[in-house]
Amino acid sequence: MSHGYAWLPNRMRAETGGTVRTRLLGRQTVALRGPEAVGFFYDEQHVVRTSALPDPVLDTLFGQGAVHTLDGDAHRARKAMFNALLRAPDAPAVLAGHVGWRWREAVAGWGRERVVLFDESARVLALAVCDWVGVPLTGPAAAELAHDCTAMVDGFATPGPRHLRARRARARQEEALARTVLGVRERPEPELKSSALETLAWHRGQDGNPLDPRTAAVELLNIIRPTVAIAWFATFAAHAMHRWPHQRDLLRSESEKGYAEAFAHEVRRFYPFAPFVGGLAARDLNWRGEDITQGTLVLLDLYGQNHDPALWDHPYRFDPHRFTTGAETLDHLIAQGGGDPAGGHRCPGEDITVTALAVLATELAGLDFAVPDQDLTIPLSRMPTLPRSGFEMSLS
Ligand code: HEM
Ligand code: MYR
Repeated sequence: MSHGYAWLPNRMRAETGGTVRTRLLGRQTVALRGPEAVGFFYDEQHVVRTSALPDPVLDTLFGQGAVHTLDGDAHRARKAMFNALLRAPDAPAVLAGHVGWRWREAVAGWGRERVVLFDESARVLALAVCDWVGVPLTGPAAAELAHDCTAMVDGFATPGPRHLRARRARARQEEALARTVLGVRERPEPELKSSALETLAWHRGQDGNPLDPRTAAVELLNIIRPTVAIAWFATFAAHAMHRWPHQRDLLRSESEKGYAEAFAHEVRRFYPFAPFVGGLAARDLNWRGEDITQGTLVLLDLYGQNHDPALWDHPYRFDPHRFTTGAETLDHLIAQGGGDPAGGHRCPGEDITVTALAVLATELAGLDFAVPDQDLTIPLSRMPTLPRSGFEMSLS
């Protein structure tokens, strides 16, 4: 991961077979890309998740015992709960509604001083997701939670101080949320659960018992942290509007209905965030004539596929109109994983991400702001990356 986002795409260009063989984390590794590879990778008979993710990733980004690490019936039961919460028909709009009003509340408090958009949007998203999840949160606690969530994401791929910060952030938030879960369980179990917090606190796993409080906290964080992580995309959205000002005009114009969602999709495709996902070969496999022995780490190259010229016309051109035709298929854009979110491991928060990002992009486009001189370069060697300045802006 220390090679950054260009690592797999560069290796892929040098190969003829469309796969890359390498070693990662001491394991034989093969990386795949393309819509057919998505189908191959997400077939549980081919690739499993148990024991695939290394502790440095679990102790920072996802949490021990997270849904990301489960297979088979255990995964299906846990995933059904996430899907019921996150993919309920009204969930994206309701959560995005909170994002909208928390954003306007924040902007009203800005004055004329410079703000760092990444920090502001992370705090707004933390407040909004806590409104929605049912975790009470006051101003200073929101900044701390936002900071801890961004630290967990920032430190998952890099040894050193960023990694230590990420571990400490996770430990702190797991402990606090486990206490919150225990607090919910002190009250009688309601028949109808009124929030994600209650649903998780009373969720029964395969053995019929509620999750242990730490695992419930891990899974609560698997809703809260990635929602805060939409701040990466919000910052990239501002970068795109600054770099290509006509994008801002298009977002402002009413005639382009649905443009904000298309813009959100293009931000997710174009900018580097999740690099790849991985699992272990469940048995000896063959992919397009290549043997993959059992236990091999199989990676799906998300960033590479989102820039594959075989799938995208001029992949390094930022063009939301590629998403306004309605012709796009689910396994082309895989910024948040591929396959079917109902059964497989694809991110269940995709609609929430797109809806919330569309709201933030529209709000940003409607603001009159100045962008002072700053370093807006996005280093591909850093993982995860961001415009170096975090995007400083001030109301004009
Ligand atoms: C899984 C990316 C937002 C909840 C994933 C995966 C990726 C991803 C790459 C793994 C897919 C796989 O293992 O095959 C992102 C990105 C986001 C985002 C880049 C943008 C900020 C969200 C949001 C939520 C969420 C907003 C919840 C509100 C989850 C959960 C899983 C997941 C619970 C585990 C799914 C499973 O293992 O079955 N996401 N995600 N994500 N995401 Fe997201
Ligand atoms: C979140 O906080 O969940 C949203 C950000 C997700 C970044 C996803 C990065 C995936 C890294 C997988 C590493 C696999 C190593 C084998």
